[in-house]
Amino acid sequence: MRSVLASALVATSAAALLAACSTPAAAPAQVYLSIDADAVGTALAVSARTDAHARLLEAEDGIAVLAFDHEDLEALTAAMHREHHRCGGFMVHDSLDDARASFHARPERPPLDYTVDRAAVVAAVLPELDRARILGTIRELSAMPNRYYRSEAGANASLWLRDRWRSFSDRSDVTVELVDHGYPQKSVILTIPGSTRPDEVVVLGGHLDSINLGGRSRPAPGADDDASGIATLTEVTRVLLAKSFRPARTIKIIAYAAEEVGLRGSLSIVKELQRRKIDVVGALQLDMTNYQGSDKDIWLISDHTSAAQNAFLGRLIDAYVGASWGYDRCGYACSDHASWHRAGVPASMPFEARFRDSNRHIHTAKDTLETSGNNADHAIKFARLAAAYAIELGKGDLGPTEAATADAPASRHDAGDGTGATTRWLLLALAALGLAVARRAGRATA
Ligand code: IPO
Ligand code: ZN
Repeated sequence: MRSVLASALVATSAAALLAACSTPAAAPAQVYLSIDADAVGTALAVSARTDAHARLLEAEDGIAVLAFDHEDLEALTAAMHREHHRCGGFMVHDSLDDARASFHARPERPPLDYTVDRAAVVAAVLPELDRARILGTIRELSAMPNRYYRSEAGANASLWLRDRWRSFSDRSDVTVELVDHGYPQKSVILTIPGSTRPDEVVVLGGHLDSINLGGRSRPAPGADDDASGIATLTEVTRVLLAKSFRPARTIKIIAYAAEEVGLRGSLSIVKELQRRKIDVVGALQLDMTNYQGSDKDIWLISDHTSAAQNAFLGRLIDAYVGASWGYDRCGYACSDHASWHRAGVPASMPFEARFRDSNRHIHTAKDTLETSGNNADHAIKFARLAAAYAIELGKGDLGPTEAATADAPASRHDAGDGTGATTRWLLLALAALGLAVARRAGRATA
C-alpha cells in the first residue's frame, strides 16, 4: 500500500521535489528520516537551501522516508515548528531498514494486569517528594549555557547528571551508566534490578538535550523543555532510593540524548534493548512538566501511545495524585515515547498542558524558570504520578530504611520514629553513670 506517496507529492512543493529527485547521492553524513507525509515538502525545502538535497525514497500509510543530510536536522526542527506548529515531528535513523520499520508500529506486547495494590508503599514515598529540590535541579540544568547534543556543554550535562544520580545510593545493585551514541552528549541510565521479575523492565524517561532554534551558539536553557522532566525524574529517583525501594521488576530511569533532532538517543537505546531481547513492559515519558497552561493539570497524550497504559495512568492520578486530567494529541514523533511505541512497548506521555496552551517559549533563550512560574508546583504532580507508576508497575516493597545514614539531617527522621533519639538518651545516661562511677572510684583511691 504505497499509495499515500501520491498525497505526499500533492502536499509537496513540486519545484523542491524535482530539484531533490534529480540530485546525485547525498553528502556522506546522510541519515534517514521518517516523517508525516504532509511535511515532506518542508523537509525537501530545508535541504534545498543547502547543497545537501534530500531525496524522498518511499511512503506508506501517511509516513514518508527520506534520505537527509544530518547537518540540516536543526533547520528541519525549526521549519517543522514554524510551518506545522509541531515540535519535532520526525525520527532520524541510521539505516533505510530502520526507517522503513516506522511505517507501522509493532503490535503492542500483551497488556499487563495493571493492578493498583501498593497503596502502603506509595503512601510512604509520595510525602518525601520535595518540590524545592525539583526547582533546584531545574535551576542548575537551565543555568548551563545549553545542553545541545553536539556541544561540550551538552556533553558535560551528561556527566553532571550521572554524578547526581550516583550520589543517591551506594547500593551495589544500583548502576548508573553513560551510553555513547557517537556524538558528544551521552544518554544516562540508572538501573534498579528487579528482585523477583528482573527480566521485566519498566522505563521512566525524559530528554536531557536542549536546543535554541535561532542558532547553536545562542543560549538554550530548556528549563521546561526538558530540564523539568529530568528534574522530576531525578527527585523520584532520589526518594525511591532513599526509601530503599526494592522493585519486583527492573526499573530503568533514562535521560535520553538528542531528542530534539529526531529522537536519536531513545531510538538507539530502544534498538539496543530489542537486540538484547529485553522485555520492556512499559515506558513513561516526561517531556515538559512545569508550565501550567490549561484548565486541567495533566494531559495524557492519546496518539502514538498505549490506550491500556494511559487508562492505568488515569487510575493512578485519581488514586494518588489528586490532580485533574484529560486527553490530547501531539502528532508524529513528538517525543521519546514514540520510539518505544514504534517497538511495541506500551508507552505514555503525561504532558503539562493542552498542546494549544503549551509553553510557547520552548526552543528559545526564554525557556527559563521565570517563564514557567519560578516554582515547581506543577512538576510535583508529575513526580507523584511517576513515583506511583514506578511502584505500581514495578511492584515490590521498601527495604529497611537507612534513614540517618545518608546526608539527610538526622534530626528530621528522629522526630518521626523516636528510636534514634531514645538510643542517644540511653547512651548519654550510660556515659553519665560511667562518669559518676569513675569519680567515686577516683575519690576512693585518693
Ligand atoms: C511538545 C510535546 C508535546 C506536546 I502536546 C507539545 C509540545 C514538545 C516536544 N515535542 C518537544 O519539543 N520536546 O523536546
Ligand atoms: Zn523540545
